[in-house]
Amino acid sequence: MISREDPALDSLSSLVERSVFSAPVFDIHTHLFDPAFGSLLLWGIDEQLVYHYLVAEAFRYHELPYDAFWRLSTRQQADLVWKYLFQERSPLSEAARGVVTSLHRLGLDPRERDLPALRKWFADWKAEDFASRCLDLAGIRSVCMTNSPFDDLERPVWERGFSRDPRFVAALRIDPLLVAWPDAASRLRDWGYIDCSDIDGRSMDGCRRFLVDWAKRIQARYVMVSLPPTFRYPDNGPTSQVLDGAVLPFCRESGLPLALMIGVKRGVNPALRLAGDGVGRSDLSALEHLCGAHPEVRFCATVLARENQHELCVLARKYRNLHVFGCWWFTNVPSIIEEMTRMRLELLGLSFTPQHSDARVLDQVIYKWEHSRRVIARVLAEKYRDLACAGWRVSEAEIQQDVAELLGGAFQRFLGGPC
Ligand code: RAT
Ligand code: ZN
Repeated sequence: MISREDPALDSLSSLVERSVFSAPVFDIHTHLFDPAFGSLLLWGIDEQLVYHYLVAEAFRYHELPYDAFWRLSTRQQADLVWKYLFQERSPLSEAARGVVTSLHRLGLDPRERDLPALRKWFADWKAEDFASRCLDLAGIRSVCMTNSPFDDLERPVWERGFSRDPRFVAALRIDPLLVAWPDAASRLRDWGYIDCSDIDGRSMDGCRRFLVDWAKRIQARYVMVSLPPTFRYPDNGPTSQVLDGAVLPFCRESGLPLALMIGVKRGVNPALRLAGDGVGRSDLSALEHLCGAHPEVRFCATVLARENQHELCVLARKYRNLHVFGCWWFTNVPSIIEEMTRMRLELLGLSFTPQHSDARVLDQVIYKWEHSRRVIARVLAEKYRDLACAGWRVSEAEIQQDVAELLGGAFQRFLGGPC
């Protein structure tokens, strides 16, 4: 038996830290694109600064009307965010600190507060080379995009076809089908999949054909949707009807998991645009019913409200067709990542995926993964220390194996294949 003061425990912590920092990660949910998508792949200092997490924070320090801000060019918006969050005060928030970490790891010094010089540095890069630089610095082996056929900028790229970068894998995003059926139906009508927007057997057949075609076209690894806290299942509303009529049968037949991100209140302050979404507590009995009624469908889930995290873990203990993942959006801050990761390890062992980056700008993978790895390493080391005190010592190889599970291995197995 080992005591808590044993010096061996210190070396255990550095071993864990080394393993967590050197393990390649599969980043299972981002908003990044294969470089072949051209300007849809965002990168560089201006895009970092106009990240909606930072825009929301910058608005707290000035009186500029929302509309006036949105009328500015990206560069002018970035100037303002820089001024309010990095020049006039210290960048203490998680998203602001993130810019500092990413710039530093790229070899730049944001403390100089020289935005023109930073812009000049970025201007010399080509997207493909910069993508490799960022993925290498973040230790990422594979990135999952968010791919929506309903997006008018993205769809034509898939329709034209392009040669895929194997590091960027696809996920089929279907929010309009489940949260805005009338709009989705009119698109499906335009594309020849359905004749009328009634949710009946015929239109659900068309909807399934649409899912089959797009999953194949993009080689989707899973199907995904973000849902509001008011999400209920089963009920008589269009969300349940389209789930039952098309999405769940498609997932069952194709074997693709359905990833649910639950708890976002869209447009709480619409004037803030993308930065205007909020959070609400969800009723997870919807997820319980989905998992229970459809044991042959695999579900992945993350929830936005801190208050829902414990019950999500308990649900995953009841249903092995449920995989818990990520610290999403407002929970992606060190204090909450720490408590969520600790709780998940305590309730689920290694059968979950602690984090995804949700990066929208390439450079962000550097900070998102560095910051998360630090917290994951800290919590994991604490758990191995507790285990050592209980009488179980782990070898370096065992630690590496556990870390590989957490950083993509468990998810990959849940998907049922290599990524
Ligand atoms: O985290 C974010 O950037 C959000 O705006 C959302 O995109 C969220 O992650 C989602 O995928 O719905
Ligand atoms: Zn996202």
